[in-house]
Amino acid sequence: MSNAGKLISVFVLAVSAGLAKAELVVESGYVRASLPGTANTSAYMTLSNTGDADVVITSATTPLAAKVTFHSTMNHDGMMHMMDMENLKIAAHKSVVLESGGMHLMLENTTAILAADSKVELVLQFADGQKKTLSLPVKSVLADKH
Ligand SMILES: [Cu+2]
Repeated sequence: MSNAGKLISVFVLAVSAGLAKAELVVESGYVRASLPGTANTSAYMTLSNTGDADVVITSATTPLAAKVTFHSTMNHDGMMHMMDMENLKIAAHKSVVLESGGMHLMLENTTAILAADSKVELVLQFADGQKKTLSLPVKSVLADKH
């Protein structure tokens, strides 16, 4: 290969490295419909990072809840315990599944009854300052676990 050819290859590599940026794909997202007499509910989704850099979600907000927290669920002697997580990290080229009985987003002190077939707007705030707004459907789930 000529020197000019080598130079061009190096340049192309440098450009693609510069453009490599985290891309987050959100699938199968939904919010569990409010159960009677409860002010908290949870949101589930699959988060896939198709980019070359880790993605860290530092917070989430919705106009329909006072607070959104990141929870993991642990089974301890048959009792389900929820624990707060500081943030939600999705490593490069990996997926994180938020599901009933596992990690989830907790919508605390909802300001309205979240009825099945309505929509909840959820804003994810990332460590790099970017935001992503999701519109999640509300579904009735007849399970009593989180
Ligand atoms: Cu929870």
